[in-house]
Amino acid sequence: MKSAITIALVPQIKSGPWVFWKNLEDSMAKAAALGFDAVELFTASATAVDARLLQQLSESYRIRVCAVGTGAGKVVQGLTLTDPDAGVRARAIDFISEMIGFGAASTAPAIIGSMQGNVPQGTERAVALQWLSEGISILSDVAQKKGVQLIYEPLNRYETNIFNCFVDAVAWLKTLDTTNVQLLADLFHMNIEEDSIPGTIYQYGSYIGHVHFADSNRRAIGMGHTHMNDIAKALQSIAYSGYISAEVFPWPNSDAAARQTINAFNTWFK
Ligand code: LER
Ligand code: MN
Repeated sequence: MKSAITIALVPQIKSGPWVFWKNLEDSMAKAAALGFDAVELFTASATAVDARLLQQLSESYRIRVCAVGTGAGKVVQGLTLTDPDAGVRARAIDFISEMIGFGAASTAPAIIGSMQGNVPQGTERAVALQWLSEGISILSDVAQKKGVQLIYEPLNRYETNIFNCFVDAVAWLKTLDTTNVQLLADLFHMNIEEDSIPGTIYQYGSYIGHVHFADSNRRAIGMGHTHMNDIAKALQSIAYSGYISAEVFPWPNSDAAARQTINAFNTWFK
């Protein structure tokens, strides 16, 4: 398993659960100095950060880019894959396609979290799920052509009414004709929604392509009441070999959250 930490460069989401917020290079340097294997990036668009500059920084600080978030498409531009307006859905697909290309330049997959949207009021659930399936099918093809996976993230009930639990996300995934979509196990969302976090990891381990490492209160692991012992055992037992990425609040500040995270990672996974 490999450690990662989040960097957000989108001022509009300043209150969100991302560890570093300021300068990209400083954040990558700090993450590398602490011993993280990778950073997960959240940018306003596919051109907000120059993809070549990112590769250069990645090489000079010897730290990888493990994933790119696409949520700015919703937060900044109001786009989702389940918007009732077909034009908005098409723009959401374009936005995510570009983000897939941006990530792929660093061999990093894109994550679809809040861009999945919601079943809109007045729209039948089956219709919204069809829009989602169409969008994800197109995007998984885009990702496949770029040689990367696509990561879909079940979110808690306060953020989406689409899929909150792995059982439902996996059942839907099986209806798609794709082989390169994996699920994101965000421990914060799972703590709200799953009967058992370790149980879900054992049951659906083969679908997990990325992990968001966050405690029950969305602070760094060890700062809330999540029981890591059984979760770490479950991830080890399914031989999870991907990234364990801290998507947490910068509490009490970014540096302390980063230090707490790498200590927790070394405690549970080394
Ligand atoms: C995205 O990874 C996520 O977990 C969302 O809850 C962010 O708000
Ligand atoms: Mn997450």
